[in-house]
Amino acid sequence: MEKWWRDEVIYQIYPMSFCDTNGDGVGDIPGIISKLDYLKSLGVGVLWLSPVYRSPNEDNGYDISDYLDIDPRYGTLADMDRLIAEAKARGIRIIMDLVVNHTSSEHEWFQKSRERIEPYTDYYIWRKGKGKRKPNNWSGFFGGSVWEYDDLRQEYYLHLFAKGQPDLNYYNPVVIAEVKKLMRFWLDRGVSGFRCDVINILYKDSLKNGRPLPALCGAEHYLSTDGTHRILQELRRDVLSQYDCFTVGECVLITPKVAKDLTHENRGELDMVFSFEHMDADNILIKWFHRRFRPKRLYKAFAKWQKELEWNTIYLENHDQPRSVSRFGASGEYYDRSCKALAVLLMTLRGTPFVFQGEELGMTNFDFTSMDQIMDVESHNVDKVLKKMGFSAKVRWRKMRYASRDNARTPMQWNGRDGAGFTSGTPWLGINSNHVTINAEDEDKNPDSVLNFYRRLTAFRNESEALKSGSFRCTIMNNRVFAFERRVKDDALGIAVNLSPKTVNLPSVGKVLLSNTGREVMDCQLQPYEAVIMQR
Ligand code: TEU
Ligand code: CA
Repeated sequence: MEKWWRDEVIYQIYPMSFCDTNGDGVGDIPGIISKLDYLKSLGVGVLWLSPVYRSPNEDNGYDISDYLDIDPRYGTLADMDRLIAEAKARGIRIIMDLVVNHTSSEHEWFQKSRERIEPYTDYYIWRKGKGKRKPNNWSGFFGGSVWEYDDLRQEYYLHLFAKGQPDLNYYNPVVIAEVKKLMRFWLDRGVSGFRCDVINILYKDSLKNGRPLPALCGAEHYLSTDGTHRILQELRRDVLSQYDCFTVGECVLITPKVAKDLTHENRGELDMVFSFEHMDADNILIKWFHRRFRPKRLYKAFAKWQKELEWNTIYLENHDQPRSVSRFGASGEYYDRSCKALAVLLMTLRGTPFVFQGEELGMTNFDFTSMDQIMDVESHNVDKVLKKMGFSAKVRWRKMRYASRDNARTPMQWNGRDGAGFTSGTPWLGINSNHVTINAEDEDKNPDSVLNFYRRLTAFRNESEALKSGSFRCTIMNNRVFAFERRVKDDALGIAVNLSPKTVNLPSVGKVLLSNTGREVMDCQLQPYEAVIMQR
């Protein structure tokens, strides 16, 4: 089948924060429909929707209580059908988030499993403790133990994420059958694939104690196990291969070697993966331990994956990461340029680019002042763990400011007025006060805005075979500059990006095709935060 998704720019929508049409402060599907023309003008070909299924919302929809229905806050199944059709009419495809490592604890399956009602008894991972002790020493992604005691069933259940997200039991073939069923349900309605949430941890090899040291104790027992490979092959064989669709797997703690296996054509598992190495350019091991950003760390991670993997996903932001300009870019004088330089990087590396809502506007980290403005379950859990470890309130807040997931989740900034054009009511999460200057309406009118630069870039990419499918070769990588070539036969482009506030020399230049400074002729220097695409 044709790999059309390689050519497309993909746009991630976080529905809660995208556009609210009924004034309840929460984004909805009619809101997404109302912005399809905007998305079309951005040149994107696929929309990835973070979960819109029924959910009690402990983890903003990543805790699903009914996979076959739309949460009423977002609308109805009919709204979803209309979204798929309206998008299609504009040449835009929709992919959904497939969250099947766990369900919500309010899912009927879990409620029946607690009571040992068949066939649900073994849908989840239940264990007796050892006396008063938990079944093992694993720690979860959101901090603390992965075991929770259930009084009704009188056993512990495993949850790698929040308490309200019990892990499904992939030793049970009926669970796999359920997953196939729900995948078909959405594919039959016309979605074009799935972004697969933490898909490389489905199958737990054993429940033995983990090695105590690493941040995620126990991970060696469930990361990219043979069982997971087998399940992915089965889902491809029995479901995905029968549709014109693709999958992109979010794969935690993944190496290029494992990514190669997961995406290898002959193995038939996933089409693409999200890897995380470049997200560590400003932290040590985990995001809560921040270190100063050095451009070279980012360049190196990208170059490594470009070299190792035949095809990558390229992203700088998503709903779990702070805003890229606040991490890798600049504030003040070079803010605007640095947003655009990051955009060049995103659109010119070899792979499928993913833009996260608001990234195209240059949205920044939030400007909250206290913990009660933060809604994210991970932030609150981690704050508690850090407190127990003895970190002061001041240090903890600094960490939240820098790394909380709510940084990326503040409402989309459509205009500079009250409610930012996102809502006429009270938004579920605070709106960044900088919406008075950073917003779609004003940027639309300004030819030099970040938004209009994104439009030029996606248009450029959509027309350029070298950018869409060309080979990658790194030509310069140092503390400031990353330069590389993209080539198909004689069509070769040279890209040079400077993510530093210093002017640097460039050994060779070509005709400028696009630049973030407006310069049309290059001398042998790259200005602070300058990024150019040149003919080679
Ligand atoms: O994220 C998985 C994941 O690895 C994150 O929990 C990550 O460790 C953390 O967000 C970094 O801050 C996926 C979803 O993207 C996330 O929103 C969900 O909370 C999580 O799975 C559970 O479904
Ligand atoms: Ca709403």
